[in-house]
Amino acid sequence: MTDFDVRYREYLTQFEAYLEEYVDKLQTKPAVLGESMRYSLQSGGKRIRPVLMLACAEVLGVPAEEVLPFALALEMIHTYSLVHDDLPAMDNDDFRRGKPSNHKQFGEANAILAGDALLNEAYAICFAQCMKGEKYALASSFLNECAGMHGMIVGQSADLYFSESDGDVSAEDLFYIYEHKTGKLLLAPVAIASILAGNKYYLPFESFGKLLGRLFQMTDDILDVTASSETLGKTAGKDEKENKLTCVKVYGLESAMVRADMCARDCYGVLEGIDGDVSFLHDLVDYVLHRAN
Ligand code: GRG
Repeated sequence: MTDFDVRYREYLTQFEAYLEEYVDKLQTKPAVLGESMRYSLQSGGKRIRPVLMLACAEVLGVPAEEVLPFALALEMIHTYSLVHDDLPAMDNDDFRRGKPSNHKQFGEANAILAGDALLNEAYAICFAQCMKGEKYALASSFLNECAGMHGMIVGQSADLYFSESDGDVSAEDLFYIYEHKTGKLLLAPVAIASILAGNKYYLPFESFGKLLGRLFQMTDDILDVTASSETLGKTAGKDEKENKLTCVKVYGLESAMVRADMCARDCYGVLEGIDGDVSFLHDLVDYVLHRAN
């Protein structure tokens, strides 16, 4: 196991223990709502967003306990977005993380409600944090901006819009989708760690979060073409069938791979401007660039 694997596992274990505490208390009447929330929360995602937040917090000297509630809220928002994204009216996928997607397991209506509840619970966690003082309120508000109407949701809306249009595709439109649909929830963990550190290194952290989000969606587009459904844990090859605006569509596969490599180099460049031990963040860029799923 590499140093990176060991540290990833440490952050993951820390987050899983915190999530477990929350999930243990998750009870609803009827029970099916809690069960469907739990099903998607604990179905084996990579947890890259919470891991990233914990890692950035460590670089900035913020104790893990300070960021864990935000990491949980963020992962709940990410999970809701996947539950809704898999619905027939959205990306229509029967599989997620190698298992039946939430609506396949619990039915469409229950999946919609599970997503709604995850989103609302995430903000309940943030409201409790807001009471602690200004920087916690700012962090909560930042998460809301990233996830909301001008963040991930408008990104999903743009993704839908361009997949339904037959017009010319442009890199500008592609990067608009990237920045919002995927980028905002990868910027959130990095920026929130900095906000909780009193905005320490805010600008380089913000640039890093934005670039990492771009890289993450680039590799997602590439994997849709190059990986099997089995490895991805979801249906591969859907982007072309659904006329999605991806970097493979705009640049072709080979050039998209070169551009992903260049984007990773830009991430390393930004990290060079940050004092402190950024080796894990450096390796995380590498992991995102070379990930298998
Ligand atoms: C409000 C009806 C309604 C739907 C919301 C906003 C939304 C639907 C969907 C968000 C868009 C979305 C799913 C973006 C994809 C981002 C992405 C690449 C997700 C995969 O993230 P990973 O690889 O997943 O981190 P794991 O499984 O590891 O957690």
